[in-house]
Amino acid sequence: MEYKNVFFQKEDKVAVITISRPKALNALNTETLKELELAIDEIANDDQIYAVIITGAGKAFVAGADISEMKDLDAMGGRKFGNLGNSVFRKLETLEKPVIAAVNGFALGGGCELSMACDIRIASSKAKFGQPEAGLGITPGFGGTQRLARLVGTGMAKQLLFTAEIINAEEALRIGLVNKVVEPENLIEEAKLLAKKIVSNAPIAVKLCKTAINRGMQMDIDTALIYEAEIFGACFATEDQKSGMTAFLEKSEKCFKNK
Ligand code: DAK
Repeated sequence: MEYKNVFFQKEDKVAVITISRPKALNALNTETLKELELAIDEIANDDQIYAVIITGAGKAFVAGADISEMKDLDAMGGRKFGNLGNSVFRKLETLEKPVIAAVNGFALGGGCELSMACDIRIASSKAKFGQPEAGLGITPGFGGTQRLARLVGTGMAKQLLFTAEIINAEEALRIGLVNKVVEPENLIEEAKLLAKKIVSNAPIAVKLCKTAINRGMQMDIDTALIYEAEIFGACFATEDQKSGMTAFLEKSEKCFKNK
């Protein structure tokens, strides 16, 4: 399949995915979702990529699911579209590599949901977030009711969903929706710096941290701690654990091999 709306480049173990569909402010139609899925699959299968950044071209990150495509859907079509988005976003969320959303502009509806399927969100001071679906006669369909409530709590999630209010980056930071706000011209550089910090650590340990948090959050604390202990134990079967600890004790440069 040929990429038309999704571009990605690799640079020092980091893949940067850019969604670019200027005529609709990067809104996610079926074609774009399928391209995004393909890019995630390529990244999942590339041993040279240890972290991912997702951003948007122009003034939007993603202005939502494509309203012109959704407008005439029946219930069956709506479910099919929702299932596609959900499976792509879930693939991203469970990708065994850390994913940073570099939110450059409008992140509305499906765009806000896409950012929430990423592990970390950095926002430009120009970014805007919101779940405006109730104003369109629908509920969020790509995980918005679930991930937003888990990130910012049920009270704030309900307020944002019920009012369809659009918030700026500072407010998103205040409620815990984003990790950091930076000047627009520094956004990609900041995301790359963060990615660089991450990829300097042991890739297997980073991957396992992601899995432990994601899975553990679905468990009761006792089960989650048993799960954590299992994962902790598994690290001792890796070469990187031996070399990381040796480097510390010998005060030498660490060099991880993803083994
Ligand atoms: N879909 C399609 N086209 C869009 C779009 C979108 N989400 N957002 C913007 N565009 C298009 C505009 O129609 C316009 O096209 P032309 O008129 O030039 O042909 C072009 O992009 C530029 O937009 P504006 O002229 O409106 O630009 P402004 O700067 O004035 O305004 C804006 C920017 C982001 C405030 C505004 O465009 C806007 O409000 N956009 C819609 C934002 C929104 O409501 N997003 C949420 C979409 S709903 C489900 C699955 C998924 C979902 C729900 C259910 N299931 C099936 C279960 C998810 C739903 C959503 O994401």
